[in-house]
Amino acid sequence: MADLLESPPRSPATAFTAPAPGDAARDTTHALELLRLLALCRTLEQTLCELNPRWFPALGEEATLVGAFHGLRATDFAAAHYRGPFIVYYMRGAELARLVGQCLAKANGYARGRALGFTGPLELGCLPWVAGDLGTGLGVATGVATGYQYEGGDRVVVCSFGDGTSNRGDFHEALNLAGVWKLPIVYVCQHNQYSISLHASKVLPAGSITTRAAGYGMPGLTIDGNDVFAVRQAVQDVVARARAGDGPTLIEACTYRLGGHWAADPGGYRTDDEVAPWRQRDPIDRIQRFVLDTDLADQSAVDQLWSDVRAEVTAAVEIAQSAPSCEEAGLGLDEVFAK
Ligand SMILES: Cc1ncc(C[n+]2csc(CCOP(=O)(O)OP(=O)(O)O)c2C)c(N)n1
Ligand SMILES: [Mg+2]
Repeated sequence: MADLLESPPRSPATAFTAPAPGDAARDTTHALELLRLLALCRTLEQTLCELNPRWFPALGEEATLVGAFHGLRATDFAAAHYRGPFIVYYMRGAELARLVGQCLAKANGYARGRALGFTGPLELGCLPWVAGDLGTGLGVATGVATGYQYEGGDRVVVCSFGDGTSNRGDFHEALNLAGVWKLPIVYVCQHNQYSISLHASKVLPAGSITTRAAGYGMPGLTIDGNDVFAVRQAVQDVVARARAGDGPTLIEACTYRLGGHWAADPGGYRTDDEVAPWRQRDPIDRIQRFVLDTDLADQSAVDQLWSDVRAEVTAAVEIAQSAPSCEEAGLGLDEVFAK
């Protein structure tokens, strides 16, 4: 028994097959916009870590986040994982200053100081995540997909979650129902290889999450989660399938959590040798190299893009920091319970 529990972890550097970037078959039309979103995501996540030591950074996972939710329609529904949801809400039209305010529990936040920082604005078709219970979002997102199927039309749900969360019972119930009813939903596992300090190899006996898809009667795809073009293309392909009434898909986007579990995580449970190869596969370096190599932009345009993104985040932080606290705004429980 002890041997089983102590089985050696797979080398994270070789755990996933990483397709070569810049595959000609990929749609690179949105390259500059995607680079801007990745740069914004990185800058925002770094800034939120400085503002709030309890923030859960998505550093290194930007391509999975942006690629999975870019290209959805306003009428679709985005159920984002708790790690890195703000860039998803931003792509849905959320105001950056309100998102930063939410991270600071200010009254201008979408959650108005009453829920955890990663709650999404329902009015923009985002999951209003009111609980820290991992996995509950899978059930709610699947319920939304059931509603979409019931109303007819071609609306779809994209639901992301972590590799650790895929071991929850909620995952099984949600995917089983979606498979049986052929619901219009795409499940994207943000496989960053860690649940807090626990490496995925300790808790994923099959080594992959995609292998589970067959049990739910849906296709499963394992993709390079650090290649934003690959992620966008894969998700858009199966979103089209779901829109056409052909049912759900499970995607495993293989990536790596470059930061701590939360900003103040002292780490110590992984070695520099483990992290180094993943720094080489940094999703932002990859798209930036593509943009420069294909002459979509020159170095000065890329520098300008970064400086614009930094200015946007700085402006949002200034507004959020000067926004009233919930107490100052007089926010009580009057909007929580019926009178
Ligand atoms: C039901 C439940 N169990 C445990 C936790 C504590 N917890 C918070 S984050 C986390 C790790 C989740 O790992 P994963 O799903 O891979 O997401 P990641 O943090 O890697 O993005 C755990 C166990 C929780 N919030 N909810
Ligand atoms: Mg994880």
